[in-house]
Amino acid sequence: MAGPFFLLTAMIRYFTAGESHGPALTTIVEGMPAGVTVTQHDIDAQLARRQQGYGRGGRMKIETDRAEVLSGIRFGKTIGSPVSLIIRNRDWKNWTTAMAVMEMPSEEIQKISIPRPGHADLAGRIKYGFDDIRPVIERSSARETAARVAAGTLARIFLKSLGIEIGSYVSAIGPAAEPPLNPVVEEILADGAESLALLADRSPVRMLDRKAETSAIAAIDEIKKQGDTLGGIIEVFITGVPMGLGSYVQHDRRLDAALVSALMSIQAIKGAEIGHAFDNAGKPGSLVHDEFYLSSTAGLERKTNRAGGLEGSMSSGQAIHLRAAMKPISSLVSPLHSFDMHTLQPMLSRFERSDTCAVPAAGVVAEAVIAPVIANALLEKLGGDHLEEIASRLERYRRDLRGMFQA
Ligand code: EPS
Repeated sequence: MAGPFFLLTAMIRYFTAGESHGPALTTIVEGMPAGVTVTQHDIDAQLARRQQGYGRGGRMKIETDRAEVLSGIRFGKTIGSPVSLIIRNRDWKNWTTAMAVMEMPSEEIQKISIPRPGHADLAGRIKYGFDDIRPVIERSSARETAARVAAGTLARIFLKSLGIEIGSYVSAIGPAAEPPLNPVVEEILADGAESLALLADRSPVRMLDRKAETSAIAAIDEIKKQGDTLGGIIEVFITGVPMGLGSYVQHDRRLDAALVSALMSIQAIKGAEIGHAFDNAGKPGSLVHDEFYLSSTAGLERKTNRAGGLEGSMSSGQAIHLRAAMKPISSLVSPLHSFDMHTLQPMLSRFERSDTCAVPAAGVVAEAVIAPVIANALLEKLGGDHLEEIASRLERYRRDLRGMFQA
């Protein structure tokens, strides 16, 4: 292999750090263009959205997530340098002994030795050589998504200032499902995907259909009584994405793959698709592809968007539609069969405080994690280091695209 290489890319990259019951979550977001106006409210509003949702557990009553920006923003605008953020865990005060960072606690800390089926507990403990499952629980926890939402919000604000919006809603929770292809969605998307997110936020389960909402709430209540949990399906949309982001020329430049990968990186997401890909697999091509129509007024038109806004791994210029399936949370009040890793005796799994259903929150997280992916595809296409420069390049690109289809 040739090398060494220096990475010379204008790319948004971020890492998160922090344990669920440690002092704080932190993130460093590198590659944000300069000149993007960011307010404290912008970030905290997204953090608050992530904390909502019918079916959350006791922890959300403890936390009121707020991001403190430590660098990368001056006078309310990004300056191109890394943005670092910290979100303090209010629950930390209850864990200073069990999660002590440096000191060895004088009292004995009970070790966790019974893995929860479906969780990271078993493989994580073996992989890292622990004699306690606690450190696995701490970092595999979906609490980490608070930091990802804060990081993703920066990219989201950058995109919004360029007319690219992201929104989501929940289409199923357990057995309660919205009617397929809710026609309201298309109408709302005409105003941008954030309108969809705002509408969904009015529902405690982030659903659009009232009947489905009522059944979902009832299903959560019922499953909670049984000490069980529920998963569901989220629908994510991105509007305003110009044609031609991403590429077919190399596997790692495919936009559909990058988006699905981002969704799959969210805790408990076990399936992701572009549009209704799994349904489309059973249909003839004539009912799957979106035909082209040229009109003297609108230029290029499509009557359908079954491809979910991606063709040849590039954006088609239509709304991007992603779907993701979340499994039911693997911490159950009613125990599942497990075993004790110290004694190797069969045991029932122990309960670790958790949510009954976190599907509404997962939609908000999904919005956040795909923002840097779209932002990077845009930066790859247009380049640029500050908002004005990028905005003028995008405006020109959009104008050129419109001109191409006008007879
Ligand atoms: C989680 C368990 C619960 C959830 C947590 C994710 O936390 P705790 O064990 O402190 O009750 O509330 O989610 C969050 C804290 C959050 O901010 O989303 C888990 O095990 O994944």
